[in-house]
Amino acid sequence: VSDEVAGYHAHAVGGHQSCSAVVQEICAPVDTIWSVVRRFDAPQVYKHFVRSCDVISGDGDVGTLRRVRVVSGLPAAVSDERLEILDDRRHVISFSVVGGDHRLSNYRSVTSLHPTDQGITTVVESYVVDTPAGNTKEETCVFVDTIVRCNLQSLAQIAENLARRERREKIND
Ligand code: A8S
Repeated sequence: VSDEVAGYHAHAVGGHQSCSAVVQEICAPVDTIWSVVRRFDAPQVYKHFVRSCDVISGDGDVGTLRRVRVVSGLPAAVSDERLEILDDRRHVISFSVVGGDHRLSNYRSVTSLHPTDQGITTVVESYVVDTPAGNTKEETCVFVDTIVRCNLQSLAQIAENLARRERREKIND
């Protein structure tokens, strides 16, 4: 991971906050994964906890606001989120939570993609969030890591399927 991108993951973490990161290897080219991850308007494509998403304002650039509706069974229904970074050259996206009825106040994540050799890509997703009252930092990280890990595993499945399709299309050209 380059120093440049490491800088993106260097969160300022307050004493009342929790911070962690999840790493996922994906057997797909970086551009294939990026085409899924950069769609701030469509997180439901790979985040299974998202039931629907509406863009509230903005055109997909930094500052765009979305309202995410979460599937039932979770301790929340909606989350309002703002696009903070969209770097198509370095493959970095970041959003922050600005509202909602859940307990992850001031959540902010950074996701970056790192091509390695032979079409394999490493995905790093780090986050910082206020530790909810009544919870420890460890409990908070266990909860959030689980969600992030699910999202990245689902991303891997979708991107690897896309990559297989792209390889077949190339052969058939
Ligand atoms: C993401 C990451 C997270 C989403 C969390 C951590 C969330 O959408 C879910 C449950 C909650 O309690 C909080 O990249 C919230 O989306 C699945 C509604 C924010």
